[in-house]
Amino acid sequence: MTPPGPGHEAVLASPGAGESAAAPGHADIAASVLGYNDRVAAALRERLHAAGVVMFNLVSSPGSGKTRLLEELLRRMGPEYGAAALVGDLATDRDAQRLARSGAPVRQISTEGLCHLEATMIQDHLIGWDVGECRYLFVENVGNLVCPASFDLGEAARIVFQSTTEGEDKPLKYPPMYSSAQLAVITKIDLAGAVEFDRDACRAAITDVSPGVPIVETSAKTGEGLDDLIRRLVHLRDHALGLAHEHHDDDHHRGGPAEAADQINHPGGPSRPDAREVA
Ligand SMILES: Nc1nc2c(ncn2[C@@H]2O[C@H](COP(=O)(O)OP(=O)(O)OP(=O)(O)O)[C@@H](O)[C@H]2O)c(=O)[nH]1
Ligand SMILES: [Mg+2]
Repeated sequence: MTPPGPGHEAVLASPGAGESAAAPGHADIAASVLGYNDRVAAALRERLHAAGVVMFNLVSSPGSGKTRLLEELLRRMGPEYGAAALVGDLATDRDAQRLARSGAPVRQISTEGLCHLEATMIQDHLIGWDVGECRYLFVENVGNLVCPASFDLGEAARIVFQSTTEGEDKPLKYPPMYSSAQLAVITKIDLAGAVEFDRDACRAAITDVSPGVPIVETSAKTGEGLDDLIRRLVHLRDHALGLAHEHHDDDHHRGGPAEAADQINHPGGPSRPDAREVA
């Protein structure tokens, strides 16, 4: 594992007396913070993949339907697929309470005012968490189309959500979020007629910013598109783990689910059979 870098406190610490001439500017500080985050994220991704777990980072503006869709996904995928979720919000555990009703392992991350999740928050919340036979770890990011685009969490894929009720041009106005995603989901498709949503215009806007990105249309209310979405998640997992043309039971070669849970819960712990691979 990459050695831990300085904490944010250290990176952001004020320079001592006489250091002002060499003090880092805002751009330097931002680069340091992002560089540290990227290192933590890369190490986390490696550890998760070695354990047969893939993480999906769900991003969107507030209210586009991340939690509602995740409720359906957790319910449908459940223990059979090994689905679990972390959900980030500025305050309250309301989303975690909604998601926990699915029966899947769920944990809330409170950012206490921060507008995005960071890799260390994911890392910290995985420690000591009994995720059972987890293979698909969903992370619902803070509803925000700007800041979360800059922070790699260690995900295998970023999934951007856009609802029919938000209009068609969000991708053009917030390009980094869409261009950094591996999958785009148009939610609340059941409301398309009521809000005169222009499907083709929205798809063209997404494709304009992110050529070739797969687009799925879903309704958490009617269930439309959910089977297609799950198929794509399975494909993304297989691709991330290099299993694209192999049987799923190949996971045994990477450590079964029980071992996966152990590796996630005890990073660097002595009980892992192959510490070098996951540490
Ligand atoms: N008709 C319809 N309503 C939906 C659908 N998905 C979500 N909603 C509604 O949209 C509202 C917002 O949904 P949430 O799932 O809370 O949105 P979110 O993206 O998690 O919001 P934040 O966590 O605040 O970013 C709720 O009232 C949902 O019931 C859908 O597919 N169809
Ligand atoms: Mg939510």
